[in-house]
Amino acid sequence: MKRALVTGITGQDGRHMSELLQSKGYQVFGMVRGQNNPKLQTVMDENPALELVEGDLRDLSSLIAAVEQVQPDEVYNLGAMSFVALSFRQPELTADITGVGVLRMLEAIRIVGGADANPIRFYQASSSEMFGKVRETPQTEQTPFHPRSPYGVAKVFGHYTTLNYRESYGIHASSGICFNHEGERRGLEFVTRKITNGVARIELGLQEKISLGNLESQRDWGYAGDFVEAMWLMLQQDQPDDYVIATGETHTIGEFLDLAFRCAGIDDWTPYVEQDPRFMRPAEVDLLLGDPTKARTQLGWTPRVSFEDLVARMCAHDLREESQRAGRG
Ligand code: NAP
Ligand code: G4F
Repeated sequence: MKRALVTGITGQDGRHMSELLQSKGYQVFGMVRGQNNPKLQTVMDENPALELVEGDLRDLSSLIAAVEQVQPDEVYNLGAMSFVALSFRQPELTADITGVGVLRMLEAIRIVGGADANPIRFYQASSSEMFGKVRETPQTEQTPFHPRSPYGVAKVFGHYTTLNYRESYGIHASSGICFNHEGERRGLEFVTRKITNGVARIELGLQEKISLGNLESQRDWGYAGDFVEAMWLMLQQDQPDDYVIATGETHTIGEFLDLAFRCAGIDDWTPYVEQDPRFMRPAEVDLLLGDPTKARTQLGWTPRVSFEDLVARMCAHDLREESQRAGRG
């Protein structure tokens, strides 16, 4: 039985990844930081077969101990401080977890190693946020980086560190340059889930308006369940490499609002949305559109869930969840 160590197990992708790996017969160990993590109960309720291991991306000795304990075949580094807006307010923490954390994980793998015949394979969750003020559209594996946030800068550090450990030590280390991916497990702080949750609450009479920042930006939004399949495929290749993982479509926040409010039978969302300067960022990433040709041709990966289906399933989930919470389910 293959063994996988997954950091960020309480996050959106960690939850999808642990299910995918278990469906493929892996024994999955999720790394958890701190004590009494409030998200842990949800994760254990939905996945009782998951095994837990202590560790924090800010603490090298804890990562060495985790790798020694688990003896993984594959490590998926999905842990990060992943919220771009917060990275402007906590840049040093972001650099430490999202940037240097990657180096620490790779050091733990280098130090502990694996059996010579079975070296540990590593996946790094790189981000389209690295393209930032984009130099070309669509963005490919060759597009230069121009990050626009402390988060983006930290991801560039993690991305090049992964490449450097591949080239310096021969570690099977791959990066997925993932464009935005969403779903029912997306954190409420991200714009898509903030909208679908807000629409559900408006429909139920629990909220009057949704306060948002910049409505002009465009994103290449896919479904998280599709994206973790691409991550797994990367570690099954003979050679490690970097891949853009994207849908190849871009949409404005306005288009997302159109579809989400239509789920609630509302054609004009303008009375229900207000702009609040608190949600504007010091620098913005205006347009992301990925070209997933390499992932399609080399990994055989294609996303299954369309933009329309993504919005519909998030809306349906949030209406169900908010109804239950309000005792109306
Ligand atoms: P997420 O839901 O925000 O989850 C982040 C995870 O990181 C949580 O489990 C969190 O655990 C963990 N974490 C935070 N600080 C940590 C630390 N010091 N040590 C260990 N773990 C820590 O993020 P996601 O959407 O699943 O994204 C997964 C990864 O892909 C992240 O690296 C993200 O930056 C990257 N990414 C995401 C997208 C996207 O659109 N979703 C796109 C490109 C790249 P706690 O419960 O302890 O906070
Ligand atoms: O949903 P967002 O916070 O996602 P963002 O900044 O694109 O980052 C996500 O995708 C990255 C991949 O490109 C990941 F690496 C990263 O970890 C994260 O998962 O914001 C999307 C857009 C931005 O332009 C933002 O300014 O929505 C705009 N926006 C407008 N009003 C808002 C809001 N974003 C949030 N979170 N909240 C708002 O009220």
